[in-house]
Amino acid sequence: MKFLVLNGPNLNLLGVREPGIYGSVDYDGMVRITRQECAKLGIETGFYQSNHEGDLVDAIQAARGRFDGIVINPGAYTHTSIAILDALKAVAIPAAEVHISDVTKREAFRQVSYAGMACCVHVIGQGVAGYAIAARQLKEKIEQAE
Ligand code: CA2
Repeated sequence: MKFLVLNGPNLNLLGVREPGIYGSVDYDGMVRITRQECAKLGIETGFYQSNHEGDLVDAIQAARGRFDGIVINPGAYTHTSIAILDALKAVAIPAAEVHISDVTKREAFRQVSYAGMACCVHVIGQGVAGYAIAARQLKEKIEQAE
């Protein structure tokens, strides 16, 4: 099974600023941890991060036929992007939403998740460990559906 782990704007700054909210593991560390934990579960991973909405839409479209699942943290686009929601729906690849911070306890504008509406798994507030947790849950959902 092969998953695309997709990250949106500013997540390349992980570990650099705001460690109180996002932790101290940097983006490369998150990739290492997630790849390692997923490998233990028999999940191969590809990673992509962009600060640009259209690039994320392109990456979702390009995942068709190449990945069995998408683990996505759309960053701030979570709360604004109908384009990312539409892309996830269009490709119909099973998807899991991840948020490092507990968005449910943050500002009102973070309470809406458009991308989440196309996801069958939601892992929120588990830090960077959330990516591997989401991958495991997504794998289980896919296997249950088979
Ligand atoms: O909690 C999450 O994972 C978020 O998706 C992160 C987004 C935020 O807009 C969402 O509401 C919740 C922001 C990512 C910004 O990442 C930074 C990392 C380090 C330093 C500054 C920003």
